[in-house]
Amino acid sequence: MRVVTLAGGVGGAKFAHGLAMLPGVALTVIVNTGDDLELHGLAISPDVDTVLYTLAGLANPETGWGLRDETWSAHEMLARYGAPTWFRLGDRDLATHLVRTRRLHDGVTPTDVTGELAQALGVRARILPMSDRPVRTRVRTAAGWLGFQEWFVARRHADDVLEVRFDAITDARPTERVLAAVATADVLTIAPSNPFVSIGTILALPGMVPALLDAAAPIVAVSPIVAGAALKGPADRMLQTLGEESSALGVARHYAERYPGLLDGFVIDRADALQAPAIESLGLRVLATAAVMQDEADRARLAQEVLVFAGELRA
Ligand code: FO1
Repeated sequence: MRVVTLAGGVGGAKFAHGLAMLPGVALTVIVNTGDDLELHGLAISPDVDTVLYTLAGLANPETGWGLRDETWSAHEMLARYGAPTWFRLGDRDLATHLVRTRRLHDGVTPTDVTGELAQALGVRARILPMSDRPVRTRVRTAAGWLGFQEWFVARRHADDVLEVRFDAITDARPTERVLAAVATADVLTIAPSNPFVSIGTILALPGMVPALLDAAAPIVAVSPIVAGAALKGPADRMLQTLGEESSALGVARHYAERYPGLLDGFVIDRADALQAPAIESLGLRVLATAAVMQDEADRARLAQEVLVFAGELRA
């Protein structure tokens, strides 16, 4: 079964990992690249690397990003030189950025570099950057417009977000492989990632929403908000400051209003089951289940339930 998921950071990577563990699933993960940054002269792609490491079983279990069993010698030496250390790069993680930067300099596309990294780490799923053209997410706050990582990491996403924009996205396009994966998928899923700065970035690519609307496959999104709160990151506060309510219903309404007709189904946690009728009144079928992924078994179970749910929608 050809399954595609649109994913961003840690939550998206866990859901993608659940799908990757299922027998009979040929998985393609379309990953947000709006969080990418250049630091120390290195090209860094945090969401791609979070998916890559998670699917390789190498992700740091505490943070969800970066590598497990990491050491920080280079980080400490960078600090001695007065180089920026606000964005923490472990020694093993640095190898990824060194190889990616060199291969990009060799003229290899981000898509093909990601394929080389995934193959080297034994990842079977296809990990596709959403575009091979640079896109940069910026957020407007009381302190002005900030780069995504400057806001998310340096400022610990403490500032309320008043607006989101994606620099250079009108010059970018989904890659041919992304469009082909969407067109040939048996099931399309939207992972429990931030609807504004992970999923929203992917959907803002010119041509992406039309490609999804044209796809034959049912489209199911998993709510990143459970019982009114994000499991990780700022999605709950962003929903509030960007005019929605911080709830599963708020996410469903955001998707239904901004991308009419896109979703067939919406997966919520049982804690939010009372919101199911209101979500169904948006024209979405709803699955209420245990949507919080505490361990790898949870990831595979949720992924399996989502695929069964999607199969019922197609029927
Ligand atoms: N997140 C942090 O909160 N602090 C960090 O120092 C940090 C470093 C980092 C390095 C590599 C990488 O792939 C991710 C890293 N992240 C860090 C997470 C990252 O900012 C977020 O996961 C995504 O950009 C948002 O999903």
